[in-house]
Amino acid sequence: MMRELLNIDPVVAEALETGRAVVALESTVIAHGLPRPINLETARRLEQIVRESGAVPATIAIIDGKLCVGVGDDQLRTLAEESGVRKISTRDIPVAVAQHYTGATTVAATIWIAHRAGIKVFATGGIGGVHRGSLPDVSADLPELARTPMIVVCSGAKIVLDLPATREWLETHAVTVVGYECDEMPAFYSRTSGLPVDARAGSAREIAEIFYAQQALQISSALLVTVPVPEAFEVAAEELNTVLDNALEAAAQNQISGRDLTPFLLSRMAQQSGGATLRANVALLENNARVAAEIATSVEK
Ligand code: PSU
Ligand code: MN
Repeated sequence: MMRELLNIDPVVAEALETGRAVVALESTVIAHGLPRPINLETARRLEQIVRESGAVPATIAIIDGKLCVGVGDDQLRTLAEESGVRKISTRDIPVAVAQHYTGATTVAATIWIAHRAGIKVFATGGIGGVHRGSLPDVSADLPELARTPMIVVCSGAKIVLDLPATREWLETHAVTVVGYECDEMPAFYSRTSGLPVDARAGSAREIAEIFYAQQALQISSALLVTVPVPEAFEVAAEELNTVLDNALEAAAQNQISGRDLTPFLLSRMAQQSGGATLRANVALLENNARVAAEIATSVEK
């Protein structure tokens, strides 16, 4: 039943059937997280990196109401270049299907679809989390991580969020956080946050072993693997704090909230930092795609 609703690309379907490594990629970062033309270049580059690392990429999106697991270059271009592309979180999936939307999927919607397609590994830049401020705006990425048994590779939660609150949320909901060659949860543009991971892993093999244990125990939450941004692209904390404060203030002044908040903050910070946050974002996305592919090839079928 579920399978019939999924539009799995033939190359991805064959990889899944023959037990080859597959890495799911999200599309909100393409449509709403990065500016043009870097977004399309990055989307293509991430797929390329996954292939070069021995796995099959499956970029996930909703095209004309179809849940696509793996999209072609024309569809990537649509997602990157057209203005009517929606941002689809889990709650939006049924509406998107019924009303034939074309939309980009967030981390939450992407892992919801990827898991049902049988994919075990997913890569992104930063997950959503608990936003700062008094209104309890909590990304749907968090509850979806709590109920989706996949390996999720990221560079922590976006710095625009309340990181200690996000860390606590993951702990409460039993999402295991493993640092890939790091002892602290990275903070997206920064390699450190002062917040601990639950375990450190030094290789893809070690991560695969924790995942096997999790599967044997039938634990239904995600295994969150955090990978720090490559050192050369890290944005210094002082610079970051200035541009972040500025972005948060601008969001409040312009009354930006809900699904528009994350894209607004990211683009504002890129402008204010002279592109430094953007370069870091692309570098960590590329690095995470590579690490995810290595993990995917280590996970036995
Ligand atoms: N990571 C990035 N750029 C992004 C996002 C993550 O490097 O644009 C997106 C992801 O798709 C994530 C979403 O799921 O932001 C979270 O949005 P919200 O806070 O509205 O749930
Ligand atoms: Mn939100």
